[in-house]
Parts: sequence; structure tokens; C-alpha cells
Amino acid sequence: MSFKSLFLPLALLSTAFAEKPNILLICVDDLRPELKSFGANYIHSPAMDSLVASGRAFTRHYVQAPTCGASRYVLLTGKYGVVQGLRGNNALASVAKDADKQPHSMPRHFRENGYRTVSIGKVSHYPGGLGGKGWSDPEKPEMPGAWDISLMPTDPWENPEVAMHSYAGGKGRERGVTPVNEHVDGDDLTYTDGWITRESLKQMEELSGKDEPFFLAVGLMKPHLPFACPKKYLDLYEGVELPPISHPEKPEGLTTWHSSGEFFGRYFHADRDPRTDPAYADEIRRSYAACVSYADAQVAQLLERLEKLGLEENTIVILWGDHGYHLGEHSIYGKHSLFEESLLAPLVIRAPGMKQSGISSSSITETADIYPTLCELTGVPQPAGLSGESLVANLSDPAAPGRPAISYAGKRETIRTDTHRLIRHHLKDRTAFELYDHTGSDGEITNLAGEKPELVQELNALLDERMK
Ligand SMILES: [Ca+2]
Repeated sequence: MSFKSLFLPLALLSTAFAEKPNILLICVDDLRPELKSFGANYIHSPAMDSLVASGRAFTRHYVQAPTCGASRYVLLTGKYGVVQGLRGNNALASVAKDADKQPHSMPRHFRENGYRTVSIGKVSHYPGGLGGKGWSDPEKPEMPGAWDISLMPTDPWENPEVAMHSYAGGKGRERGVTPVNEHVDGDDLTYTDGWITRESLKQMEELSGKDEPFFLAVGLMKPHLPFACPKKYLDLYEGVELPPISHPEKPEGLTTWHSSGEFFGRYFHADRDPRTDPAYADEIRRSYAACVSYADAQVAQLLERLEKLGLEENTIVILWGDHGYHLGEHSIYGKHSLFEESLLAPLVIRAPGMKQSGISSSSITETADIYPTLCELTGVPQPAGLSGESLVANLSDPAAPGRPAISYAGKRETIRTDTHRLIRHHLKDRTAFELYDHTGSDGEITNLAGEKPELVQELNALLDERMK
């Protein structure tokens, strides 16, 4: 008997809970693996660390796209964005225009299979799941039919669009005018994630009283820009020395380096630049860390309430970062590259009855794997045509193998194997490659494509095959 078949009955049928397990999906915006349990020792992240200790952390989970909307498209449809229109922030909205042609979203599929589905905060690209003016037009759902309830609490902000890049006191972002970070002294409701958590706890209470299983998706906004959170979380890092920034040099030659437009162009920096000003770099990194701790405090409340309501034993919990983030590595502040820093994000899964909990897996996994995993864990039929593969075997055995991960940004595509990363550029007159060897300490500094044409050819063919 395989691990998989041993595992399933435990996951599905502990005798006290013959019903399908609930799902709590926690999406954290722009969270790179900057958690103590993922090796960032200076970070204060006790709640997410506790989930790692009781579940399975995937330390090499790669997103398909280093930008919010396109990455969430893959999470919520289980499909790669094979065409350009599915590689930007409007990926979900673009397919929603034609509901008959779009793939059924994961929450809609679970809803049609007996789940009550609720979304709070930023789960799809627009917090609350609506497009249009102020991201609040009920006629423009990003995922038609997905949710029984989809909410973005906006008090004291005007609407979800303002709340997305918000400051204390109901203020919104003004391009190039409002600061890149802010830490007002106040409680968690000083910023949006406190409101998202408060509503999520209320929804969880209500769901616990229903007969049907629930799929509750909670989308926290931090540590997305602006790096704004209550001062008490910044205070956690007072006197803490941050580790040096690894490989801070700007890469040479053809790469996916960019000028950090979101970071520099949309916020006020008082003519300071962390790429040349170490004290400012330190301040920025502390603000990011503070926002991670603020998000962690929200996760703590969600996990505590789950336990208090007696739901812990029959709820699958997923913690997912939608992509990574450069904090100075390769001289970038932001995402959008195809370097490891943009593509590596935390994934933690805790399933009822799982074996060897608390042991991390370094097998390569992808965001696209989450949908088929949830189908297998719950017994909900898996729809045809999903791009990923179930991780249930990896939940039974942390040493179970993964498979190479593919990602893309615009017309650039990449594949990451256990040992190498190949990045493919479609230029006007030719195709060009970056090849990086991850077996040593060089990481993604030296492009070896010219030295290893056979390996380039092999990985290029594999990338083609996977992108079909
Ligand atoms: Ca994001």
C-alpha cells in the first residue's frame, strides 16, 4: 500500500468527522520566505512558525508569476497563464468577461461540490473580488459564481481601491507623494489587515454553525507596499541587527533586472535611495519585517479562533505567499523579476491526520499544485486540465519528490530544476538564455548559458513541454 492510500482515509475520515474537511486558505501579499521557520532568524513570526511546526512547509515553493493578479490567477484556476493576457494583474478579470469560456475557479468548483465559500480581503487581485470603479462594482465580479460571500471591509477607507494601498486615518496612496513606509502608534485596526481579520473571525464563527463544510479564504495585504503597520510591530526590531543583503550588485548582461518602478515611482522617498544609502536600506528592510510581523499577528488570531471553535481537527489550513520580493538583492526593490527572490514564496499546508508534521519539504513545488492537492484531500473531483500535481504524497512524506517549476513574466519564461534555473528571453531577432547553477554558492550571479549549450537545449525543451 502506498503512502498516498494510507494517508487519505486519515485525512478524510477520522470517525468523529465523517464530513468533508473545511479549508482555511490564508493568502499573504508579497510575502517572501522572510519567516523565522524559513531561516530568517531575526524575524518575529510565531504564528506562521507554529503552523510550520504542525504542518508541512515547502521551502522551495515557486509561484508561476511574480505579480499579484497573475499569480492569484494560477492559485484560483489551477492553470498556467499560457497566453500574455493571463500574465498580468487583470488575468482573472479578463476571463471573467466570458464566463462560459473561463475555467471554473477553484472556489466555484468547491461551491458546486457542497462547500460554503467565503472570501475576505485580497484573495483574487481586487480586494473583495469586484472590479470597476473603486473596485466595488457588483456587476463586475472577478470570479463569477465563486463565493457565497465576498467582502472587503473598507472602514475607514473610501473603497477597496483606496484600502489596497492605504495609510492610517482613512488615507490612500498619492502617487509619488505618500511615504513608502508608515508606523503610527495604534492597535491592529489602524491599518487594513486588522479589519480583514476582524471580519474573517466573524465569518468563521458563522461558518462553524453551518451544516456544510466551508472554504474560507482570507487575504492579508501586508507586507505589500506601502510598508505601513502599527508601530508596535516595528518596535519588535529595535536594536536587532539585520543580516547583510546578499548579492546586492546590479547584474550585468541580459537579465530580468528592472529599475524597481513600483517602489520608486509610486511613493515618496525624499531623494533617498536604498541602493546607495545603507541606512535607508536598513530602514526599508525593518519596515518590511514589521509588516510581516503585523500579518503574522493576524494569522495568530485566525489559528486561535479555529482552535477555540473546535474546527482545528477537521480543517485543512494553507498559508500561501503570492510571490517573493527583492529587498536589495540584485539591486532590486520589488518583485517582477525572474530571479529566485521574486519567485520563491512560503507555502505551508496542514492537513488533518498528516504524518511527519513539522518536517519541512525541500522538494520543488508550484502554486498550481494547490488546487489538485485540495481536491485529493477533500475528495472533491479534480477537474480536467489543471496544470499542477497533487502534493498529497509530499504531505505524507516530506522526502517525496517534486518536479521542476515553471514561471513567467511577460514574454520571459523560466524553469527551475533541483540544480539549475534557465530563463528564456524572446527577443526580436533571436531567443536568448540565462542559465544559473544552484549546486554551488554562486546562485544567480554567473550566466553559464554560453558554456553549457546542451543543458540549455535540454531545459528549453522541458520548458516548452510544460508550457503546452
Ligand atoms: Ca502580491
